[in-house]
Amino acid sequence: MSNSFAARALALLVVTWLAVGCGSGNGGAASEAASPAITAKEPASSQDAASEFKAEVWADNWFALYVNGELVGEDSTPITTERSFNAETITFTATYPLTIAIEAKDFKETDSGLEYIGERNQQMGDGGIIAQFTDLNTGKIVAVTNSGWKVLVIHRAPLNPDCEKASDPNTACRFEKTEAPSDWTGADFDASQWAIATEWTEAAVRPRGGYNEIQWHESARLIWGSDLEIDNTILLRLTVPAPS
Ligand SMILES: [Ca+2]
Ligand SMILES: [Ca+2]
Repeated sequence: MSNSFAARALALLVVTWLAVGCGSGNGGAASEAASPAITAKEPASSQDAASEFKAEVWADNWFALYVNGELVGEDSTPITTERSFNAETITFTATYPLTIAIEAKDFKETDSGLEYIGERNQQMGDGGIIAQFTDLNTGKIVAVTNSGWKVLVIHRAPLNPDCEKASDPNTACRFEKTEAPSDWTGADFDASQWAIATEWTEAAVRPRGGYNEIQWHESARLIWGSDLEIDNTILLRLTVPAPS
C-alpha cells in the first residue's frame, strides 16, 4: 500500500467516523470504517489500459512497423517502385510500455548495394527514416525518432565503395548480410549491444515525396545507421514507458 493510499484510507476512516456520529456504540467506528477501506480501489493503472496510437512515418525507401512484437503496418509502396518516397499514417492499439521496432530498407538492386545497375546513373542509393507516435487518448506525442533509438545493420554494401562504377558490380562489390535476430521485435529482446542510431540532417537525406505532408514535431529527427549509403537494411528499436 502506498503512503498516499494509506493517507486516503485514513481520511476516509475519519470522515466515516464523523458521519456516523463520532463512533456510536462499541466497535461502531471500526466496523463502519472497514467497508470504505476495502471498497476504495486504487485508480486503474494507465499501464494496464490499451491506448490508440497514431504512427506517422516517412522512409527512404521502405519500412515495416512492429509494436510489442506485432506487425502493425508497413510502407504501402513496394520498395521496387522507383523513387518510392511516401509518408504513411498507421493507427494501432497497444499497451504501455511500447516496444517499437522498425525494419527499414534502402533500395538496392542486388547484394552489390547498387541501383540502376548497367545504367548511366548506376550508384549507391541512400536511406533515411523519420517517425513520430501520438497517443490518441491524450493527443500527446509519446515518441519520435532520434539518437535515443538503437540500431542494428543487417545488410551493408558495397563494403568497397570504389566499385560504384564497376562494369560488373555483382562481382566487384563486396557485401555483408545477416539474418534479423529472432524475436528482435519483442519486449524481452535485449538490444543493449546495438549501436545508437545516427541522426541525419534534411540536407543529407533530402527527404521528399510526402515528407512535407506531415507536421513533424520539432524533436523528431531523420535517423539511419552510421552510413547513409552503405547501410542498406537496418533494424531500429525504442521502448516507451507509460506516461507518468
Ligand atoms: Ca534510397
Ligand atoms: Ca544504399
